[in-house]
Amino acid sequence: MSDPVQQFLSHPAVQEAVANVNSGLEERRAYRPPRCGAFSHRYTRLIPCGPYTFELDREARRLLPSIIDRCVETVAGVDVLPAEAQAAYERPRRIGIVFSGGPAPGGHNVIAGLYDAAKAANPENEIYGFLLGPEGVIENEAVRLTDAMVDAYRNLGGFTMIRTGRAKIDSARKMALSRQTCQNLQLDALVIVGGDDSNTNAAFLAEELAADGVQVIGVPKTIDGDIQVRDRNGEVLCAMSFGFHTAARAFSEAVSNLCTDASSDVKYWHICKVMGRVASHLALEVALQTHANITLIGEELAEYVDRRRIEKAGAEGTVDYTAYGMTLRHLSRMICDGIVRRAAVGKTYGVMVIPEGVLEFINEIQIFIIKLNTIIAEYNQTHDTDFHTSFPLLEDKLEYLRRLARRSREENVLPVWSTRDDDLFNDIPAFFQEGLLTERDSHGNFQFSLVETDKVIMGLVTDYLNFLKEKGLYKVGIQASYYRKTLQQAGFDPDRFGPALFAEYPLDGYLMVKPSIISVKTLKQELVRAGVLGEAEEVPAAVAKIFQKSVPKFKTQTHFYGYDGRGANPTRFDCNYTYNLGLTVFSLIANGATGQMAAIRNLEQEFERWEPVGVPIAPLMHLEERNGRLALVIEKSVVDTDSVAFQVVKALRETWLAAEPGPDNYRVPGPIRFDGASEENRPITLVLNALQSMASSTS
Ligand code: FBP
Repeated sequence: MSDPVQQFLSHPAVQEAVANVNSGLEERRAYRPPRCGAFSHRYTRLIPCGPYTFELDREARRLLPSIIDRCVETVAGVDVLPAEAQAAYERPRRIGIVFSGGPAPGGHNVIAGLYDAAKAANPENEIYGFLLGPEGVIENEAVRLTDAMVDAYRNLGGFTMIRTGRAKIDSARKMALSRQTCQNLQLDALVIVGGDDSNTNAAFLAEELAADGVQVIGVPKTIDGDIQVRDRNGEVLCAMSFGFHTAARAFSEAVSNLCTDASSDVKYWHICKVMGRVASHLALEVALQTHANITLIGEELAEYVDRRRIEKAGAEGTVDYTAYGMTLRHLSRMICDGIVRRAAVGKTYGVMVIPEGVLEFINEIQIFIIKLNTIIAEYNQTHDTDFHTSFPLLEDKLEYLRRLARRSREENVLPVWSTRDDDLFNDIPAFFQEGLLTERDSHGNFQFSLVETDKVIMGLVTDYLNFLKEKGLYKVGIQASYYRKTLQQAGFDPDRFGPALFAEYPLDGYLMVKPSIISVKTLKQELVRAGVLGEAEEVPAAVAKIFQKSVPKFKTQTHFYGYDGRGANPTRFDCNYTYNLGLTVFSLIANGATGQMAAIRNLEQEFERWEPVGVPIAPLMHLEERNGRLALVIEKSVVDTDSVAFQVVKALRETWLAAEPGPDNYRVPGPIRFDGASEENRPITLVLNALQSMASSTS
């Protein structure tokens, strides 16, 4: 071979260096997660456990009669089964599995667990993976999984093996096609790995396919962590959906690196938006992992009550409904307060974490979202074309809203969109209007990941900081020792200029330039007024330098953490959790369950205490507004502001803001691992919230 590049490429060292497979990947593929105690036996059986009680929705009973009365069942291991039960357990099965919604680390291990358990029960068992999500079920696009396929993806992130999609089996036609697919493939069971909406879908499919003898099992997946199941007495059945820990750890590593960078270069505020379409669980965990200076928690903002406004309205004999829930303006003031206080002790840098879904908890925005969801859904239901196809440009959409407002005024009806809504909406910057009008996902959900939440909030923050700067209330504190050294080196007496320059002098620590000094001109005026400088004299360079140092330059870098963490390789917690979820799925199927969600109890405790269970899905459902209509869905679990995890973050907020002299209090969680002593066992949120469960069970 004469071409030197080709010679190079065929060199073994080059080939090894650029190979797709490296030792880290091989190590991951070779890792075998431990099995919960129940799975160390040859067989498993289901034992009703509890007592767990649920508040059953009347509509759920009406629509899901054959699965509504199922109870929570624990998976128990046995070595021998009666002959008939053994035959039922071991009979050959064909099982389909589908990923639904966004990827979440650990999905491949759900498949691996199911595959291993199915093959161990009967090597004739076949597992089919539906391609590209529920669309694959509707269109019968499936692939029979092999040892090689499963082995290639063990302990690896993403859903690459069979991929995923956001289609929903939400019409009689799609339901019929899915049923046909199950018949064509002669499936005994269908496994849906998805979030709240997909598990809702699983319940309806279980009901629909019951007559055909096809079992349907759900698996709680989503990095957002918003599938957490408790019974009506607060007993935890599923503390967290899978993928949450890995995504939170991936985001935390990146945010923690920014904390290190920010406190080294001391010139940027890093604004980190982290995924979580509605709930702020991920932001809460990132706060616990990194101790970033400011972390917003949407659920807390929603609970905010402005007592001053209530009292004022009360005194006037009225009720001020806007006093409930935080406004965007108030939120920006709160953030500014932290930034200003850190600057006062010389910290012109910091790290702030913003949950992607925070705007959903801001009253005024929430109202817009609900109204626009309804308008878009109504339009789609009554027209042949979709809202976004009919009105492709922002201006077209705004014109449609204007027409709605006009019509409501002329016809004098109670409107979804009034002229007041229209006026308020027109005050919003265009990029945010566009964001609020973006296409809803297939479940009718508002797509927060498409909105520049951080830009909206930081726009207001920057405006208010500029206002404070002009008022002389936002300044960088000057270290007293630095001030003295600078003036003395220039041959001036610091005590001569100090009282004229600073609000309080002498003072150890940090000195604040007087609010009245906001420019070189006002600096000179103040010095002249204090009699330390003549009218005709120039401000000494050393004094001007101190003033310049006190002028804040608010510089930000924005980051979005979402897709990267979603694609990360799973932590040991998620590897073990998902593999055991897969094993649980097979146990539920082999024991005849349907309409159940596989879950692991005691996730918040040591692995030895993990307990595989089947949780009935139908009792978890309630009526909620979707696509402008009431629909039966599984309730999303948002951050509980009474939880220990939230209370800890709240109590340490001031410590982590570190608006005082001295070092910051950052925590460095380090990179994700799946093995080794330094890998943490479970999310900090779970560790803390377990304390609450323990306290309530001992009281
Ligand atoms: P799932 O609930 O389907 O797991 O997805 C959650 C999520 O990762 C959110 O955090 C994010 O808002 C959304 O998906 C992004 O969706 P898309 O992949 O469609 O951009």
